[in-house]
Formats: sequence, C-alpha cells, structure tokens
Amino acid sequence: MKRGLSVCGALVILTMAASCSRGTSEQPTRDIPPPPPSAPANTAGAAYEVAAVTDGGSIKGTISVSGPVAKLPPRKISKDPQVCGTAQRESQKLIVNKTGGLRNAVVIVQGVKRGKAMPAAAQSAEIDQNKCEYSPHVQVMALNTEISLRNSDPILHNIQFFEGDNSLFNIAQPVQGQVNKKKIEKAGTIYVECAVHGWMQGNVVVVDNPYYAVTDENGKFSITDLLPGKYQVKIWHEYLGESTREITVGAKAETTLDADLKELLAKKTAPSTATPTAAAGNDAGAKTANANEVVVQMKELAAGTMFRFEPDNLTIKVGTTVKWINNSGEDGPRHTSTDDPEWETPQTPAVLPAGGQKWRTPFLRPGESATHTFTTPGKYQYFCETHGPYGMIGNITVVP
Ligand SMILES: [Cu+2]
Repeated sequence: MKRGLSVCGALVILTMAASCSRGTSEQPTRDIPPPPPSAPANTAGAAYEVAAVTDGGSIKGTISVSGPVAKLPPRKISKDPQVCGTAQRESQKLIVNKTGGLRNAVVIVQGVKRGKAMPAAAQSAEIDQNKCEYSPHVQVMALNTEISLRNSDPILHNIQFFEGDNSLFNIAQPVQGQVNKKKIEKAGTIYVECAVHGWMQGNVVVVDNPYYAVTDENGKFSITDLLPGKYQVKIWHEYLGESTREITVGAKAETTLDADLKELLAKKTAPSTATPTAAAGNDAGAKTANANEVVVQMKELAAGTMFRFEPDNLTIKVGTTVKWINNSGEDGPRHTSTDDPEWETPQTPAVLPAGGQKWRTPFLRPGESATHTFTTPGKYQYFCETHGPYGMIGNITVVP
C-alpha cells in the first residue's frame, strides 16, 4: 500500500499522466495535451455488436476468500454530523461472509464482441451521495455512456474520479438534489472519492460488453446468454486486485466458475489499525536523517476540519528538500502538492519567484510521500489540486 515516490520517480509518472485525457475536467480551462495515438487500446470494445443469442450458455459461481480474513478498520465519521451522523462505519473495501463469500467483486468476460444488449442499468448508471455514503459502493457502467452523480444530501459533496493516478474530474455539488453527468470513454476501473468527507470512497467499473456481474453479499454471481466459446474472465476487486480465469462456455450449458482469491489476500500486507505517523510515512520513502529535509504533512488538523498542509508556512534555506507526506489516515483521501501554473485555478494560484522551479506531485495515497528540492530563493505558494479550493494551500519562503 505504501509507495514512496520521489518527485524524480513522479516525473516519469507525470509525463505519462500528462498525456492522458483531462478533457472532462471541471476546472477552469487549461491547455490539455492531445492524447497519444496509442490511447484507444481500451476502447476497442466500441465495436460491440448486438445480436440474437439463441443457444447461449451461462456462467455461475462464487468468488471467495478462504481462511481467516481480518476486518479492515472501521471508518470514522468526522464531519457534518447533522447529515452524516457520528457513528463509525464498517469499511466497505473487503466484505466477506462467514463462508468466505466475497461481496462486490466484479466478474467481467473479456473481449466479447457480439451478443446480448447492454443492460439499461449500465447505460444510465448513477452514484447517489446519500447520508455521506456512495450508493452503490461499486457501480458498473457501459463504455461511452454518461454516469449521473447525484447529491441527495443538504450539504456540500465534492466527487472526484481517478483513473489510476490520474484525476479525471472533480465536481463540487453544494445543492441538495444536484445532478451532474459525466461521459466515460475508457474501459477499466475508476476510484471515487469525496474531497470533503474522506471516508466516502467508491468504485466505478466501465465495461465494453454486457457480460459482467457484481457479486452479492454471499459472493455469488451469474452471467447469462453468452455465445458458446472459450473466454478469459477477469475478476476484479477494489482491495484484493484482479485475477483471470479461463473458461469454456457450451451451448445452453451452465459453466461453474468458483474462484478463491486467498493468494491475492496473502499478497496484501496485514492491515494496521494504527494511524500513520510521520515516522511511518518516512518508511515509504527515503530515510530522513537528512538535516536538509523538512517534512510537511497532509492531514486534518483536528477531526472534522478540512485538510491542510502542516505546517502551511515554512521558511527554509536554499538547497532544502521538502517532503510531503499524506498522513490523512488509512481511509484518508489522496492529496497533491502542486506549484505549477498549468494546474492553478483562480482560487489556487501557483506562485513562484522568478526562475523558481515548478513542481507537481502525483495524487499521493495515504502513507505515500514525495519531495521537492528548492534551489531558487523567493516566495512560493502551492496547493492541493483536490482540497486547495477548501483552503489546502501552503507557503514556502526560501532564503539564501
Ligand atoms: Cu488534498
């Protein structure tokens, strides 16, 4: 889970990320680099053809995790108690029943080009933000359709979609009943997060064919009316990752697909209930016995407050390295440290002295860190791309 990222490593990622689509960003206009010519690899499914399936077979089974499964720590509910309540909530990331049945795994038959029509539900997918929770927690939608994002609460939510490390968009929804729609043009998985309420996290799986299913509370699923043939089946789970199985579907036959994902669980490190500290964060990156390094945490100053840089005002000497650590807790949101005019907004200007080097970290997950070394004196003002509009802004003065 912890991946230390230096800005050097980050630059490689950013170079790739910069070429991904930011076209649907809600942020004020900025120059968007054109997507690379190889981008449509995942959109090949656009060629899906609806045809009558008279001798189709089905796949049925159970996705499970055998053996002992430790519960993930519950989520603390720390804001807007009049709507969200105050009771802590169970983690939704790994839900296993008494017999090991895994809920919310998504089973997707790969590369199907012909067959039944896409279900209407996937063509008009919706995420409802209700009592400070995403409903459903895992939503499947059809490629090249719009998903509705609804705020049913009388408070501000700010929904953000991530494709890997890349933010697709970020929408503030202050009004109860507000609905925004977003078209998604790439198959794959999307991680969803609320910039206001860190415990609100969800997932969207974008499919290019209708042969998918989400496992129920017992880990069971069923996929019907599939043309006979040999298929690769992908099993995706938000916490465990993914696994592939090969199956053969016969005409009008039922094929059983039971999969035990215990190997995926074994690969995860044991979840810790401890709140990450600066020391824990340091383990993720370079060791900090370095006198020329200063740590800035990304966190809530107190439960229920907005996210901040701590300290948010720094004076350092030329040559000092600042290391930003996301210490928002295991279930906390992602943050960036950005001082780059390309990503500024009217509320979050990027301030650099003449000759000062701009920087932009990746969206750091909880426990991750990134660094920047200051070589030019002057005043810098930077921000978090997600939480900057809510006051997550930092100042650094670099003196000779
Ligand atoms: Cu942030």
